[in-house]
Amino acid sequence: MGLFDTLASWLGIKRNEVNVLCIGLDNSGKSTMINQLKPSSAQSQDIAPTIGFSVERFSTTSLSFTVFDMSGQGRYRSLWEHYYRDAQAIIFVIDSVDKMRIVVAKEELDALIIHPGS
Ligand SMILES: Nc1nc2c(ncn2[C@@H]2O[C@H](COP(=O)(O)OP(=O)(O)OP(=O)(O)O)[C@@H](O)[C@H]2O)c(=O)[nH]1
Ligand SMILES: [Mg+2]
Repeated sequence: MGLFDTLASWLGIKRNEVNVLCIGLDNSGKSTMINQLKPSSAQSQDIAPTIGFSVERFSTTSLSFTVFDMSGQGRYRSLWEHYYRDAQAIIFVIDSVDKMRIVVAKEELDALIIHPGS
């Protein structure tokens, strides 16, 4: 962070930007979890399966979060890797009740861990 950014941050002029990537198998609860982080007035009552991805923004006094809520459907999983490099944090959601697909979740998590961009 440069001097101007440091001063601006101290003075509260500029919030630090944080990109968060949320991934995991379809139906694992990613969008539901992100919806719970929103103020109650902004929360959706119905969560539909995500197509491609959606973007949500949250702010605290010092941080601005941009959350990339990715679809977990097989046809969209190849999109995930394009967001690894610019993410300051990655949340990998696992539905522990979905025993049938826990192996698939492990394969995707392993692929994330060994990916050079993550
Ligand atoms: N019982 C229970 N159901 C949940 C929970 N979290 C999510 N669900 C339900 O699981 C279903 C899928 O949730 P989503 O949040 O759409 O899952 P997702 O991971 O975003 O799925 P994709 O967008 O398809 O990748 C919805 O019907 C939710 O109501 C939970 O903690 N408990
Ligand atoms: Mg979703």
